[in-house]
Amino acid sequence: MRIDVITLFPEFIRQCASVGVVGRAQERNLLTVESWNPRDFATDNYRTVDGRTCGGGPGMVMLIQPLRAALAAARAAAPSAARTIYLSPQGARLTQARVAGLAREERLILLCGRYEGVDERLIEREVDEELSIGDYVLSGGELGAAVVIDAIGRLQDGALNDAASAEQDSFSNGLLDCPHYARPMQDALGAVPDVLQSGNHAMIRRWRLKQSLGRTWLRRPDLLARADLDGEARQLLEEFRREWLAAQCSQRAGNAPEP
Ligand code: 4HQ
Repeated sequence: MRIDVITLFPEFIRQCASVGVVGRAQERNLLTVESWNPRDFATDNYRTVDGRTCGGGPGMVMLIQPLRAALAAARAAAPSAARTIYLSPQGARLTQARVAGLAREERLILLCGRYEGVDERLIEREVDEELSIGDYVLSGGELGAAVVIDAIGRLQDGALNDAASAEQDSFSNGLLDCPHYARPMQDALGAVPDVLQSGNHAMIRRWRLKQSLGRTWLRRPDLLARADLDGEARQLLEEFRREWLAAQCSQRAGNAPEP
């Protein structure tokens, strides 16, 4: 997959995409990330990329011309058509389902705005999709683009050393992840749950699913409402709820949990 990023801070994107799993995906030629600076496409002596907002008021807007030229150069740099995404709080929320869809594209262009954003006419004419990484305001789209690159990059075939790890991620099944532990089994901070020491893989799988369901119920009931649970999952969630409520009651009654 190839991702072209239109940004006033190409060095930031390069750095982000050069480390960890995504950096390794680039080294393995599973992913190519290229950056294009609109400033290099400005035509005046000052290399101007922004202008005052029409209608007055504070702030600057990114100009159409340097962005269009940068987009054209990025599109011409590879043969296949590229879906163009603009990062902004006005976009649809990025979810793991959207990430998985985008990861299957051959090419993407990510457009990063600074200041008040980019001229709306450019969004209407040149952008296919507007995406937001969350309901907060950043100083530019670069962190959003880095998030998209990271989430997509790690899903490229061969990027993760263990392919099973992507399937077990949080959200891949619409639920939060279960807790994880490593040795030592006994530590000053506590013991690893017995079931994980049992070697009984069927029981371990059920425990993990139950924890995923329980944590999603406690922390993200919105996710649970959308999840389509089978009979086993419903039963495990019911068990978790019953045990959790019983533990709450005994705590309220002032009974310390059993040692
Ligand atoms: N911005 N998700 C404003 C964001 C943002 C977000 C990017 C700030 C665009 C013009 N991007 N600029 N939230 O806050 O993606």
